[in-house]
Amino acid sequence: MGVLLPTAACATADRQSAGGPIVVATWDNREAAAAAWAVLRSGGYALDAAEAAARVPEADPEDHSVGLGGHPDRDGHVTLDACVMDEHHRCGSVGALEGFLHPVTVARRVMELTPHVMLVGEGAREFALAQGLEQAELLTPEAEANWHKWMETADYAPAINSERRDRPRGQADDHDTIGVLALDADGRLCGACTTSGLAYKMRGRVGDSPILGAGLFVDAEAGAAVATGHGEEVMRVAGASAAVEAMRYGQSAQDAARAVVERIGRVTPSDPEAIQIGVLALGPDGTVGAMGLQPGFVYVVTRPGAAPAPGAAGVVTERIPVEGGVTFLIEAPSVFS
Ligand code: SD4
Repeated sequence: MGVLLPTAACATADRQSAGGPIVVATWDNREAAAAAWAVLRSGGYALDAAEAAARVPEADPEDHSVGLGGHPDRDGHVTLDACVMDEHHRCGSVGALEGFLHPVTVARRVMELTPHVMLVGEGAREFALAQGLEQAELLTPEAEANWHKWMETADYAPAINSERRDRPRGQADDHDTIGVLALDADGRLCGACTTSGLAYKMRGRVGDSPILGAGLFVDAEAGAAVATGHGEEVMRVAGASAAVEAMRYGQSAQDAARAVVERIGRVTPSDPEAIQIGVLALGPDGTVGAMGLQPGFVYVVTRPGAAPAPGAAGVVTERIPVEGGVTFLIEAPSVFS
């Protein structure tokens, strides 16, 4: 990680930009936030932090929405989507990548080593292979067993809008896709997003997560945003870009996140109560905003000091001390609550 771009060498732990260092991540990705924080608190580069965070759930077989252990498509293939974006609008992305442990790192290599922004499918796989990146059998026995169970009753219908109806939708155990935004001590704002996408999707389906402007968008002056949940709905409104542009024209991170989620609720051709969307935004000044379509969208914020991130929206459900800072687990407000 981080070998191909200069990082902030010799930074001191107590040096801080106006708003950073700070890292925010979708869902209860506290271990991922800790990995990012380890980079940020030693003065490291925000993109290294975001990549380090994304690699944690990618390698976690218990996380069924990302990387190893991710639920497969309806034909049994685990296909991965990921992207990165830095403070200079440089970006890289992979879609429908199979057989590699760290799609976020493949995406970063696409950004750094190719003239392109996005590689998909077999081409992405060949590129990752040529880069000598780590391969893995991504379908774990547990995920395979879940897929077989799904096949018994699902009639091969793609899982869009068919989340279990016997419990509230949009809870953290339905989703773990990580979108992570980091602002470092030098004020550099970067992000990453990685997922195995919707469980039991159609083969070839790519969601919002690797689409710059949908699942992730970063603009050093305006702010950054990530989205999670039903990617089709996020793509419909270019969700992350919409949030960043709202911030550019003066809205707070919180108002921007709310505006995007409300708009999705208005325009979706689906039943808005049958889907979950979460949008998480970070201003260049370190202000945080978040909104869920349904109750249940949680996110983590790690920053120095003992107070919640300035402007953090929602109810703090847990404070977790970390070296040189504190992680807050926060439940975002919801359009429907
Ligand atoms: C997708 N947005 O592929 C992703 C799924 C997700 O938590 O965020 N799950 O549509």
